Amino acid sequence: MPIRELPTKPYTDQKSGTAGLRKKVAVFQQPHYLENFLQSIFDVEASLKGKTLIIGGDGRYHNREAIYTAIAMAAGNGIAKVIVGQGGILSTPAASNLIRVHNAAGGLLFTASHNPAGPDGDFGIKFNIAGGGQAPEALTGKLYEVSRQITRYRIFEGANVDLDRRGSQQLGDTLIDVVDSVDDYARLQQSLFDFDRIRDWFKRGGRITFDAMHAVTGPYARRILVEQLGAPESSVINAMPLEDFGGGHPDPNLIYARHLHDLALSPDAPDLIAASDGDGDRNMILGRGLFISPGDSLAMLAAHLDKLPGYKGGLKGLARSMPTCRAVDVVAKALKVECFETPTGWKFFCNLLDAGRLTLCGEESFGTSSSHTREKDGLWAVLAWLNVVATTGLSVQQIASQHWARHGRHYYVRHDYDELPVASANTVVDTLRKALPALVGVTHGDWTITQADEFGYTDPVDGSVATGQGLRIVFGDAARIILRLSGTGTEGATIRLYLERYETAADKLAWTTTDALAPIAAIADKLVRINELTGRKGPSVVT
Ligand code: VG1
Ligand code: CO
Repeated sequence: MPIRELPTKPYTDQKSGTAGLRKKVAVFQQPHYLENFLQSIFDVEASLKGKTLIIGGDGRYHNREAIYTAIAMAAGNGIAKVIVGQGGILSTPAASNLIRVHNAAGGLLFTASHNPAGPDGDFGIKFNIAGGGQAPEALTGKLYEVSRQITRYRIFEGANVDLDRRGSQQLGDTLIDVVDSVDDYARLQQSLFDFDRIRDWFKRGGRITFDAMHAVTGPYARRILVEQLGAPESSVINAMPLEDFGGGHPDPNLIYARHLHDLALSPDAPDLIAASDGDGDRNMILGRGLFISPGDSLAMLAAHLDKLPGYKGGLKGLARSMPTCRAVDVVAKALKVECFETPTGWKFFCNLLDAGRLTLCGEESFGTSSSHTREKDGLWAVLAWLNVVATTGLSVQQIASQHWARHGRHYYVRHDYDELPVASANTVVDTLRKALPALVGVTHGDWTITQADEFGYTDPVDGSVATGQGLRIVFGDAARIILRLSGTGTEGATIRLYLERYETAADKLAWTTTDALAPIAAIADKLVRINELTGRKGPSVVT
């Protein structure tokens, strides 16, 4: 019998963060480290037995090894069928979609998203549940508990699966189906957008540059933008997925994708410039001469979405994570639909999506998606923008200025302080937390603090509660300062400081973000004192 139960010893650090378990590659390479976490999943989710499981990853270093192990353990734990992307490749939204299309009981996604890859880089695993969403906190909490007591794991020994050959293979009683990584995902996008119209826009000279950053979206973007929509081959850059992402940092923002900002400002800029991250769930959008902040992108898509084929019936509801700017709230009010404020992390949108209360949602961290799947979806956002541009005949610039003229403008920026000593990051948060109660009513410049608290969330669908989700200082509708600790890093602690300012007067809509936010940054300096308490001179990332 090739299925064996092998002894193991628990690790104590298998605690999931904002989006799955993320650690240095070397941590995952410790004996049985991955096996322990996977066995915890099979033990806790007993309902996987006899069902279908989706497996894939973003192609980073260690992806294949992890996938061979996952397949052998799926066979060892009574999974009836494994569907795996060819070569072990699946973008995060494509995997979420496969779970839905095949009615699978769950999915194992090997990714550390935008974190750098390679032997010295990061690795990670997200466990997604039936329906396609990320495991909720109650479940990841149970996984952590079980992983700390694990004593054995089950595996099909000597499995020899060919990941590169499409079609079915048998591993004991388990059927392994290797599928094209793009097919189902491309079919889904085609069902949502007006491909004819976009094709026509390209024929009439419309131009896009999409940067896959040598990560997972290369094959997806090539198939859809070039093969199906007729964009020139040169429209997709850095399209070849590489194990180390070409040594880059596939985090599409104003620091790691600065070259795209420069391209947008150049005389020969294309109409739309976009990028996605390591695992294909983030998106960055720029037009000629202009960067669209993710919060603005969410609001502008919300305002135009009902013009696109997949959304003709209108929008059910909108949502954003707490630190995301409140531009979408303004649109929700205009459209007279519900608007939800959730904690950071896509998993918090999933119950609302399942309950049919949301059509579109997004996060300031370059994440946007709709009810078509249960993950944020980078290429979806790019196609949505392309479709809006092609349908309205407006440029990105015109869409933005019309939007701000009608709804006002939320200036927004995020400051990251990476790799701080944990104690010093905690001091910043604890100091502000203590100061919050005395802040309400205090005036700084033109702004008065109306609310100062720690964000907590009660899920409107299942009543589950999430506490400690970020500190917020609110100046009515006019401005906000938010502080929270990142839950995706693998070294030290990262502080994120979010600044927002809302203006509606016509002569205040065309400032630069830096100028508009300078007074808010000065208030934040006084109230949050990050530089003073950490000894840093400034943020490592401003985006
Ligand atoms: C970050 C972002 C959050 C996002 C998460 C996962 O989390 O802020 O909005 O959902 O990454 O995205 P944190 O805890 O580091 O702020 V991904 O593309 O890394 O899966
Ligand atoms: Co990602």
